[in-house]
Amino acid sequence: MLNSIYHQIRILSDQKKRQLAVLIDPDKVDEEGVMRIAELVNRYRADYIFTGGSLLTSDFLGTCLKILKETVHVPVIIFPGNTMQVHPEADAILLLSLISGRNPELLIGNHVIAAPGLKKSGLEIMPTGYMLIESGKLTSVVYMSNTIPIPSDKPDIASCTAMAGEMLGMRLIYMDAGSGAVMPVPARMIRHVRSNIKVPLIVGGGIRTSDDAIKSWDAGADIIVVGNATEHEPEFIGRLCESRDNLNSVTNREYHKLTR
Ligand code: 1GP
Repeated sequence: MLNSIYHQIRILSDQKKRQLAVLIDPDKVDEEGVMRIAELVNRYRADYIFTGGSLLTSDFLGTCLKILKETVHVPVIIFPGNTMQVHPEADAILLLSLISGRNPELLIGNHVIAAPGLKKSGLEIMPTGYMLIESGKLTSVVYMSNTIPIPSDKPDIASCTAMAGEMLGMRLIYMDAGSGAVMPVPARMIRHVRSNIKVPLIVGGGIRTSDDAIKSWDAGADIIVVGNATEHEPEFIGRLCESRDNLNSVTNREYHKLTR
């Protein structure tokens, strides 16, 4: 546990260090694209790579993970769209329970089916309360999950859902507007959820600019996840890391002032 990836996330989050996960959808990249992203992740020191998709139509996940494991210096974490995306080549997996929805398969059913494979895989398992937030258009994840997302102007529903997830033992809460969302998760909702839970908070979906990222981090996201925008322009990873580093250096200065 002490050397686990979760422990690392927890320590950084407790120190209020902002973190960046770059999401790779294996359906949307080729070998060259994965290597380009891996090189930028190493160069600018993004914190994690997430990989997975709501629906994978290619069999590129295994190759993608192999390339990543051979090239990146950061944890590679599966963000699975379904039970077929459990793969031993990664370091860890977000074991998602879709707590914003009322689809029993995504709350517990698929987990029962996947449990023996997960146990054998050797992956570090990170139980994650996964919450879909309304985002201005029907996203793949909302359609595929057959659930209704939490309305974006209802931070109290989001907070109660996150609190329930934490009380049930989820080690992470992930608020997702869905890949390619028109609107990212509103800062007001992130702030509300942050003030009601202690476990690390992941936020993603529709983050396209450094300003979007800063707003989410400032509102209390510990880890932001960016997929589409870095697929379209991999160099965006550099600007995101620069924003993260600027925010973290302010946090460091505040911390030193307080401890002096
Ligand atoms: C989606 O949170 C992720 O599940 C990332 O979304 O692709 O819109 O960055 P984007």
